[in-house]
Amino acid sequence: MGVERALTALMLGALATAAPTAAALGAYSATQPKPVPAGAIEVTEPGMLSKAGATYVLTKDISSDRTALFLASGVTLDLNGHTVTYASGDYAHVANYGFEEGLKGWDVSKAPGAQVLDTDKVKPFIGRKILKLPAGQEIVSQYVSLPVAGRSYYAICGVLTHRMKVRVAVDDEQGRPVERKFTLLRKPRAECPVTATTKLGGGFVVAHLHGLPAGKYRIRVRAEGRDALIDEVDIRPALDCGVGIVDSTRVYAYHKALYDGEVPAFADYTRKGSYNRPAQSIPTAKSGTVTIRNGVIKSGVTGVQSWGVQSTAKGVTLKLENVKIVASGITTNAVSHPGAAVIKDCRFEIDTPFIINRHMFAASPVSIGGKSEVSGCEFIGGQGCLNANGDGSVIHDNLFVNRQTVTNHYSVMLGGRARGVKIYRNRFEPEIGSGITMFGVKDCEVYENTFKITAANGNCEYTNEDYSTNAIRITDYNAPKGAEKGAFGNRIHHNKFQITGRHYTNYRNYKPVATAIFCSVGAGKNYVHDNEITVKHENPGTPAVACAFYIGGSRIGGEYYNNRITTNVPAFWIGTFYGDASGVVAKNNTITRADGAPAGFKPFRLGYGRIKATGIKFIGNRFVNCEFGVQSSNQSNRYTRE
Ligand SMILES: [Ca+2]
Repeated sequence: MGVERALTALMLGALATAAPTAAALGAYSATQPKPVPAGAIEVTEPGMLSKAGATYVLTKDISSDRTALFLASGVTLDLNGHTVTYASGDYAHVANYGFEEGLKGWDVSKAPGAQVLDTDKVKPFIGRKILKLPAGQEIVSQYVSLPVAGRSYYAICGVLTHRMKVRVAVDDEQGRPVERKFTLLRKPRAECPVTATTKLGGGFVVAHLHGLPAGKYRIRVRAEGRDALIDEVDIRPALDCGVGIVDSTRVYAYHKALYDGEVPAFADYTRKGSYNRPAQSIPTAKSGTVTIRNGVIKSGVTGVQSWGVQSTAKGVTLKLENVKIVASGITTNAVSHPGAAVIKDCRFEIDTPFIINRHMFAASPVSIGGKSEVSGCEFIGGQGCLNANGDGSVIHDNLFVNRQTVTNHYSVMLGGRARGVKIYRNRFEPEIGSGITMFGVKDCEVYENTFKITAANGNCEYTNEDYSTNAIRITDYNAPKGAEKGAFGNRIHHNKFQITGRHYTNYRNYKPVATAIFCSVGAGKNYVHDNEITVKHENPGTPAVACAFYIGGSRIGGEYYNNRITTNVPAFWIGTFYGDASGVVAKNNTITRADGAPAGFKPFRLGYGRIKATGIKFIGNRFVNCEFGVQSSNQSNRYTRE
């Protein structure tokens, strides 16, 4: 789909001179280089674009083995149809870092029990193979060349669950251990070697290497205390970006910091002895607008923790117009900006099969602050697509193709207690995963979008229980009524949903759930109305679940009215795997029983085991090819009907 649309955009791009409105169609389109206008400054190589307020124009493709360009306040960077490649050098990978070729290339003389297993039988992680490393045993890689001196690399080891601990160490060419410690408040923190766990849902143990001479290095990983399942063991360039917009820097890139919620920024470009001041040669940006337009920003390596555009300039408005960003790696992202952004007609192609710490929502391909506008963009791949924090943003006319393999990385993540965000006319068509999460947000509006959502197979965190894939998740984790962190006053209306339920059989006891709306709210009312929803459960009668509305762990389940639902399974499930529900009003909805629905079809389902639904009101609903009926788990469910 994305490719077809891109091709269309390219064809339209060819006509752009004849049809200047092509950009309004909403998509990135390649532009032809033009002569540098008077007053603008030519850019022919990577470096510092230090003249505040100037317009810089590329006259050729450029590349850098580290971060490519830094921009001062008020700079416009016109890529002029060219490509900026960052982290482009003679970088190599540890041979067979993902164990896809078994143990080939690995020294397992200290790991006689090491065994390569199939992810579709054990648990999903990265690729089709994963290594089981018995407790106390250690594997060692072949040597890999780190060709650029003095910069940051991460030695990384993916670990399947937070209960498994590993020691990650690095040897130099002479076989001597590399030792790095970060001293903060006079206390040393382990950088390399590091012995650590991840967090719930698994992730990466990271040894930060910096200030090393170029040369050959190898990585060794030992399972500590118990057997570990590990994958993607490599040494990679880290912390690069295509374009840097610097206010302050952040140097904390040791393992524990990355799990305490730290996002390092420009660590290799920090003044000696400082934690947050940029090196003297780096231009800074504090306010005004920085614009980047018309070209491609691309990573030259499959790296770790990098960004196409990274900014710490909260006071700057970042404008991106007709830019394509392409990158791959672990925790590899397109744009990070803490302030307002205007992002128009861009395309983000991000291949990031896993992230270091899945609890970091900032590890979304595009992460921006409030009062932003994102329109006409295509988000292809990534763990989630867009993380929008803060109030008053508008997100419209975009295509979101999420490729979500970690928990809770929705196509659009609304958080930071945002108020008044509007999301409209977008297409949500994930390859894998969910649509929008509305976490603790208020007075937001989601309308005229289309969602195509299919139940996902288990991820590394959920294979023996239920796991939901949702068009929209609205939650405050059942917060007290009126709570500051509550999610209420939100309206979801006039959207189209196509929900597909599917049963998977390779993980025992796995129960996939697919929904249009998953509501788990306690703080106040939300309103879901005038939506058109099709639910097609491909395997009714299996443990897999599909429904339009899935309301559980929710004292104030909300109001659902004037929705039109065509389904072969109950449209509403209230009181679910996720917990009790109450305070639901279902009014004037039309529920159509789809052809081929199982015998005994009921429009409503209440409760599950000892989980119950109470205080439920059914008012004036219409039923087509069926009649009112409730599939009720037990006598404690309570509803009224008018
Ligand atoms: Ca693998």
